[in-house]
Amino acid sequence: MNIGTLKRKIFKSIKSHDEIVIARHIGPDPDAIASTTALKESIKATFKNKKVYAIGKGISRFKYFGELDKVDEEKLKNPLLIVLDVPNISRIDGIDFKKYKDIIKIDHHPFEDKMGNIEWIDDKASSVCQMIAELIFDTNLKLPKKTAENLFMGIVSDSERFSLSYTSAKTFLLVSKLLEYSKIDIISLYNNLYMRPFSEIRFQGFIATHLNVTENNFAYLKISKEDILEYGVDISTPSNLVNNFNYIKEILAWALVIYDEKNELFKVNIRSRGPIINQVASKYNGGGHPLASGARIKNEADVNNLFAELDEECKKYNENRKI
Ligand SMILES: [Mn+2]
Repeated sequence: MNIGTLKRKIFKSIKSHDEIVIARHIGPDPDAIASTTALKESIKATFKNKKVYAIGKGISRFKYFGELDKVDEEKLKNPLLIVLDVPNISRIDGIDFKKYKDIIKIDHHPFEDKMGNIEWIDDKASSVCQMIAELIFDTNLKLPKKTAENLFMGIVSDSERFSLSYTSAKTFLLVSKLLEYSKIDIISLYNNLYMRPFSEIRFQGFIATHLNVTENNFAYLKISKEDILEYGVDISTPSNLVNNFNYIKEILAWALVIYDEKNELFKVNIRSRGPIINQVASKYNGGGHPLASGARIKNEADVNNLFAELDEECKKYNENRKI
């Protein structure tokens, strides 16, 4: 379907529903939370009488994106479900997927599960927030200030401050429009995104000191509960720091592992600046983008197998470069 037609169809579907539930992936990042809350505020500003719920488990660190909602799915009448930033049904947070008939998916991950009749997949977009900005500028959806702020933060965060490969002319064009139309204060938004306690930087030093680097340029570290306690950080800290190990000469791909006692599994964050990693991650209950993936693994032997496969990907990548 033509992309303009698709965006008009999305707008029409939003217009024709009185109750709208917006969902995203488990373990949300700024793009996931910002896109849901941004779209919610936009729809509410455009259509005053609609009930719109941005749902999924809240994260205290991301409070500045706005309140998340609870919804009693039993009481909804013919609701529209909009799924953002997640390609597979099993990773959608906080809804009973079977309860919805009208479903829209807007996502920038490679396609996995078909969810509904309207699917807008752009795996060349820097972020879902970029796609929501495009949707708003190309339809009659309104742009309240909170929406513009959240979209800006989601784009900045998912593109690693415009440094990752899917940062495009379109990204800059849409960001330019967001600034022009909404007069947002970007310095205060950067404060939200990047202010951190000194303990986090000390912990980053710990990771840098202990990271194992193979001869194939794969780097990995298993982080223990004791390490976390010693530095006074929490178990989500490794995933906040993983992007900081980009652009290191000796490292092509890298993985940080932390054991999540509550859910009894190893959470693995993987990044790459060359070798494709999401296909390997998908074999270990994970997935994501070609150069940014994650996995949730039950037993430690599989963590080691994952490392071995990632190391192999780095080796192949090096061999191909030499030819
Ligand atoms: Mn995203």
